[in-house]
Amino acid sequence: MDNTQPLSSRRVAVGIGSLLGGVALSAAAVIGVAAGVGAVWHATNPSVAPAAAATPASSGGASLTLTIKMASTPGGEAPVYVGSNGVGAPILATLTAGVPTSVTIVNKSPMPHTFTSAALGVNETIPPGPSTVHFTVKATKTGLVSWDCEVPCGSWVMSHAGYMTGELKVVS
Ligand SMILES: [Cu+2]
Repeated sequence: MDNTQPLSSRRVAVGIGSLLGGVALSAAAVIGVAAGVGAVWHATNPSVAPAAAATPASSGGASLTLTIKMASTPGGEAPVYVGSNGVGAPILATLTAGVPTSVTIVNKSPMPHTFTSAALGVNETIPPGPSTVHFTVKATKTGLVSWDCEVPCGSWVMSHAGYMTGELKVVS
């Protein structure tokens, strides 16, 4: 726990929003000065900041989509997490250290789940499907981090890496 510094999605959104707002205000101030209009008026004009804050904060990050679906497993038909490595892969997906990653989880199973990783500071509740959840993570250190689902959704899949538990790989 002490070697990671998870960043909540809220902090990412606020940080980027503030950044964009600051850029917009600076640009408005320059335009205002160039046009001979007081920069102070632009800085306090409420029409400037909200427009900038509404800009999607998607640039500069990465994205990852995970699916939860019913699948045939050695333990029988059960819900499983599926990432880019396919059904049953012990390493669900790969993240890049230091890069905010926008995660989308699409639940196609009829029961609820969680996506939980203490090392990443994530404990997201996934409603019964069909449902979709979005959140942002930022891993700060390379290596393997464990994740699991903490809703009792199947004893076999919950106890075998690659189904309802496993690892994520963090690369530089
Ligand atoms: Cu589950």
